[in-house]
Amino acid sequence: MASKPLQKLTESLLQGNRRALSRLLSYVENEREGVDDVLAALFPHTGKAWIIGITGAPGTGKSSLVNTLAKAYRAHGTTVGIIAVDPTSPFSGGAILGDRIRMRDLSGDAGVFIRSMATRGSLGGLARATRDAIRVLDAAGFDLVLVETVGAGQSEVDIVRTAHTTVLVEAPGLGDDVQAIKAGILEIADILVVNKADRPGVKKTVAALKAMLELGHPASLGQLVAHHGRLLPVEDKANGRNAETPMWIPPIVQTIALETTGIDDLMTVIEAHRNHLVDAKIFAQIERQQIEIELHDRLRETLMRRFLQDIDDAILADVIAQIQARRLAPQTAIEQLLRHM
Ligand SMILES: Nc1nc2c(ncn2[C@@H]2O[C@H](COP(=O)(O)OP(=O)(O)OP(=O)(O)O)[C@@H](O)[C@H]2O)c(=O)[nH]1
Ligand SMILES: [Mg+2]
Repeated sequence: MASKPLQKLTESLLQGNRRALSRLLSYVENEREGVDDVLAALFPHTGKAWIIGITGAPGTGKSSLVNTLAKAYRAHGTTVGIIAVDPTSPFSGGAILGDRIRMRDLSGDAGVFIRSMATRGSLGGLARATRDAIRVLDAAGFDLVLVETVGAGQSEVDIVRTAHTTVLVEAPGLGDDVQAIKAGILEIADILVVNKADRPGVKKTVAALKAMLELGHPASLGQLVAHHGRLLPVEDKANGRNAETPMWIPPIVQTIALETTGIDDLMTVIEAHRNHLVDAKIFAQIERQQIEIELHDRLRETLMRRFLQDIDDAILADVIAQIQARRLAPQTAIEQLLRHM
């Protein structure tokens, strides 16, 4: 059970207190003692927010897009929580300050809350902190949670996996290759945005994305049949899909985030994706998968921590020395080490 002050904080947060929200997010980020109890107490109040991941290469305009999108949602009365994940990469050194300036016009509105999260220690730690921060915003009652991450590697892919709708942001003129392909992020994108549509080379970027999509979804584009105006894939039992499961082909939306061009289109496809997941009953399946991944992550982390706490440092050092001397194989060493637990 959480301590008295933490319990108070939990209650304040559920009542919509902004300072409580801010403090709790700091506790999550700093892994403050007792915060797990708070998160457990909040958990029954979560599961209501729609979580949108906004990812893409540095400088494509993610923060600008989040800012413009948030304003558009606010105009509809939708409340928005924003988490900007800053992996403190050399690219995004100035990002937090930049984000603050760019997002300043959102401040003063109680229906928006913005928070930057930085890496503390391990990348796995950042993924966990982000997941927990999303839950806190969800429990605080925000309708939408927007999570901005730089799409640069596995840790970002992990973070994106906690979203319901993943938006991949590209921009023309970042070199001929579409940026996100390297990181394998295209496979998990639900919506593709080509931002900076005011810049030359937009058509080329859109064409490159289309080509990549066709490579990634050969069956989908080749074997779709129209059914009540909806595209359905031909039966594909091997993949557990049947003709009744409608398929989602990531749409490509062009935006100019500094204006509002394309923002309505983006909101429309986000809504369409949400309806698709819910109508096709895919949402429950995805949520189940996400919970499974989360449990595995937490289990791995907890078991590892416990193990390192329990094991005598001297034993570990000895095993390492034996492996280096080729007297012990790493495989055998694991068996030996586990016996110490
Ligand atoms: N011309 C043009 N510039 C844009 C557009 N959107 C963003 N920018 C500019 O592009 C630069 C980068 O924008 P950000 O929103 O910071 O991009 P980001 O993807 O969040 O960047 P990182 O967080 O550092 O990865 C800024 O100078 C923006 O003003 C757009 O639609 N058109
Ligand atoms: Mg940014």
